[in-house]
Amino acid sequence: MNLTILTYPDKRLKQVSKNITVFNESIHKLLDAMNKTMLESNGIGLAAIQVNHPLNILILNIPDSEGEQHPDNLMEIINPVVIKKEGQTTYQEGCLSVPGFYEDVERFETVTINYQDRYGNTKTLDATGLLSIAIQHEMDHLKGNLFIEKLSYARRKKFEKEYKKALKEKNI
Ligand code: Y12
Ligand code: CO
Repeated sequence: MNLTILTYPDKRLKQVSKNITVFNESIHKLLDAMNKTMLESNGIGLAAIQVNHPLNILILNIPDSEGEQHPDNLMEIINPVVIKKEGQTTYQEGCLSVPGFYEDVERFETVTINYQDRYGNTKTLDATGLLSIAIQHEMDHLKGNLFIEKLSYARRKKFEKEYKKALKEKNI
């Protein structure tokens, strides 16, 4: 399965994703193809909607302290629901659907989620640090939101100007 990453301002990124009810081979194939696409694009997180599948699926592979990603650290998160959120943190985020742009975004410091794995088993995860930030970033995609929508009015204006200029230079 070949996947293409949708990039802003593609309107398909605004779709609200739907829950998975059947955990079959086609979902496993999608998860495997998402992982390949994410790693080939130097990403650490990817939501299914970013590859034009409006389904409540996200994957993460958080690098270790040396910046290396290991296959064992791949997380496949299906139908996530936040059941607890605490604190406040700020991190300079980037997104494969908004290439070349990074900006500080405020998030909850820790989140607890319920989710399902690729076989439909229900799990609970307490997330802190980069994992917590990445989960919140990817869960926003599932609702059709991008991190740029969390910027202040002034920063968003600056982004739109810079991004349009970059698209023009790349002839997109
Ligand atoms: C913290 C904040 C945000 C996340 C969401 C996951 N974000 C990514 O994986 C972003 C990756 C990314 C990769 C890019 O490509 C290269 O660096 C080669 C990129 O492209 C450019 O900057 C040109 C943009 C974003 C998780 C944790
Ligand atoms: Co993103």
